[in-house]
This record gives sequence, structure tokens and C-alpha cells, in this order.
Amino acid sequence: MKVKMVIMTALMLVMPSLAAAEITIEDAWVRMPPPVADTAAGYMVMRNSGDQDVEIKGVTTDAAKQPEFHSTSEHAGMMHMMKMEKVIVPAHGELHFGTGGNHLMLIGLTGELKAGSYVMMTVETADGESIMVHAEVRDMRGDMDHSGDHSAHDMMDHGDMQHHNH
Ligand SMILES: [Cu+2]
Repeated sequence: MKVKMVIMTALMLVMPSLAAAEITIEDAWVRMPPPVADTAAGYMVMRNSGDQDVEIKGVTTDAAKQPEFHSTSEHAGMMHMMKMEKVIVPAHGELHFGTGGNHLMLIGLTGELKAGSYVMMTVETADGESIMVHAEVRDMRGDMDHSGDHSAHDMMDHGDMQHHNH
């Protein structure tokens, strides 16, 4: 019994270094919303250089009251988005948040997002690591390349957004 306790203690001393997330976040940007919009979509790439999958607990920012990660799926020719139940960055892998797919949804904007300014956010992992992210606000109105983009985003009101759980 005593031996077991010693082993347990030794394991717990080693744990923190094993658990340390090795997450980096790149290419973060936010689509400049229309002036009256209450929401904006953000995009980024999360990379995990570690040996273990890392769960992202959430994101905080002063720019929005309720930032959340959404996934997008197509159902009967309609694009739907819903809150991601779990955000996992696979070991030695990437998780993409891009137009038409997973995205960060900034709900309840607290101020105007001007093109060229930066939204500061903190991404938190489930094991307590914080990653600072500076996401540039980009004006995409002149961008004609809407390949696969769910432009419904700009018009869709989150209140009557359709949810699907397959
Ligand atoms: Cu969304």
C-alpha cells in the first residue's frame, strides 16, 4: 500500500509536463460584419504539436458577450450551423476553422469591428492553458471568391437558426 502511494505521487509530479498542451494558433481573422450585425464569424487554424489530443474548452474576448465554436453542415441543400459539442485538436494534427466549415461565432458584439483592427481573444484548453490570439478584422465585401462560403451567415439570425443533431 505504501509503495502504491509513492508511485502515485511520482506520477502526479510527472503529469503536468505530460499534460502540457502544445497548441499554436495561426491565420486568425474575423470577417467584418455589416454595421447592424450583432454577430461576426472568425476563422483560424489550430495546430497541435503534442502527442495527445487537446480539447479546447472555449474562447473569451472583450469583443463579444458569447463567443462559441460552430460547425457547419449541409442538409437537404441547406447550410446549418450548430455549436460544437467538443472541440478537439488531434495529436500532431490541425483543426481548421474556415469559411463554409467550422468557425468561431462572436455572438453579442460589444462594439464596432473596424477593418484592419484586431480582435484579441484567449483560447483556453481543457487542461488550463491559455493561448492569446490576435485576429485581424477583414472587410470581405469586395471578395468575389465565395467558393463554398455559407454567405447565409451574414443574413442568418441566430435566434431562428436551425439545429440538427445527427
Ligand atoms: Cu455560426
